Amino acid sequence: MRNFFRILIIYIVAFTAMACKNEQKPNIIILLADDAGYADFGFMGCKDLDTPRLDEIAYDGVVFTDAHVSATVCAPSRAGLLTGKYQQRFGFECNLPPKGIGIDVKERTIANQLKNQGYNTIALGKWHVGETEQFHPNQRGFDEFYGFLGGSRPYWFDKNTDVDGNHNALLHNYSRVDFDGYLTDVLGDKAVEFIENCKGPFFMYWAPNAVHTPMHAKRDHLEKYTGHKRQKLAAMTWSLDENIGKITDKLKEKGIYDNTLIFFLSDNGGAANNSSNNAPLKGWKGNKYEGGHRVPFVVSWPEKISGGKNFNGLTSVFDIFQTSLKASGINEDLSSDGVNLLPFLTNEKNGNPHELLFWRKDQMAGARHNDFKLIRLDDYGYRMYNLGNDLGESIDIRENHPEEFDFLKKQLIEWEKEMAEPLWKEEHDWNKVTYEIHEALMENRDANYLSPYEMNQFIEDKEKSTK
Ligand SMILES: [Ca+2]
Repeated sequence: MRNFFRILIIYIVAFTAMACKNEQKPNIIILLADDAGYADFGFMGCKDLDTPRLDEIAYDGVVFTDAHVSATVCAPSRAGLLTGKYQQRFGFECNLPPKGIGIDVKERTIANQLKNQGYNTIALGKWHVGETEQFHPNQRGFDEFYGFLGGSRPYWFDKNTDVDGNHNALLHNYSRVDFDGYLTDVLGDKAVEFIENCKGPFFMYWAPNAVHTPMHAKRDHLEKYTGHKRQKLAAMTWSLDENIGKITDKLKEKGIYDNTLIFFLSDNGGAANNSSNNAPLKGWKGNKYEGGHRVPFVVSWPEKISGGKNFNGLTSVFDIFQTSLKASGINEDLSSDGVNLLPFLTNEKNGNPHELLFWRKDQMAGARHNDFKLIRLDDYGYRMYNLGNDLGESIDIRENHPEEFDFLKKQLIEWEKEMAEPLWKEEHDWNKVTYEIHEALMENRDANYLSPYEMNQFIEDKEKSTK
């Protein structure tokens, strides 16, 4: 009899331990690359860049083939990700917010929400959604910040950048810090240190500037890729991957990898100036073609989601917000344009999480409905494509599908009525360049220039030739 009770108690203790373990909130990590190409990861089919550690996460999780960020440049894309809603709702439409502007302080970020749920929160790396104090990560739900407030910086300590008051200086919370070594490594080490010391569930926003310009890479990694056509990008991508590997190693060492919900994505499409590859997509960072906003996107949570598969439904960056909050145990509906992806990943639901998605920055806009994609350039006109059989967006099908064309145009206008006026506009020269790029892509020709410098050269050459 005594043995019976002893066994019973062992069972009760074991069962309670299991139940507690199952009830533990998942840790949540967003791994956000910067300006990385759609096709530049092993799990996306890349053959000439190596990303073995990201490929492991992809293998343990689900690879999304039709996932989109909400803007094709850094700052508004991050504003959409962090708030889980169209950033145009609060006027954050353009890039490079001027001093004194950031994500509207009335908005609750994903970090605010998760902190309310008892999460320890940390942001590491590039911020770029407001530099003045009220927009600082520590004011937007992050207990800890280790990174820089601006949009790009050298990958090494830099005596011109790393000075008090420079928006790209490296900070720990509000204080400027010196650092040794390569920034992607430094951010990886800080992530590992945080995971090592963290008690309780955590939310980590790991946003290194890799692989954004300047194209700074470590010497030994450049040597590894001697003779490579994209040597610097290959080396920078290797560093990015290596540091993501350090993070997953630490999670596994602590026995918390299986109960960690990991998202990996790029903040926008591969850029024209870092030799990234968005094939088979048309376009790149900054424009409304798929190469601008369809991004590599992985979700992994081994305890809840069976991995090793692709998901082809239409997905938005806003879904990170909604999925994370549901995973953290929030049941009520929150103000968000996102969808909880978990039912789609556990086969409770099928199809597209989103029926419609929209994009707009100043004079350029896009809309998506099922396979149909509309692009509008103000004072120029429209194009419409069927991504189902023309992923490269080369054949304009407006005339063949007049009803769908009218529907998408109207949907875009209706959506715009819900949005605010942009709080600021971008520098005029860049806007002219982006306009020319859109015209060229819409006409299936090469753009005459890709930067303000090239534009001025082009105009000068033209004037010379007409004299
Ligand atoms: Ca970017």
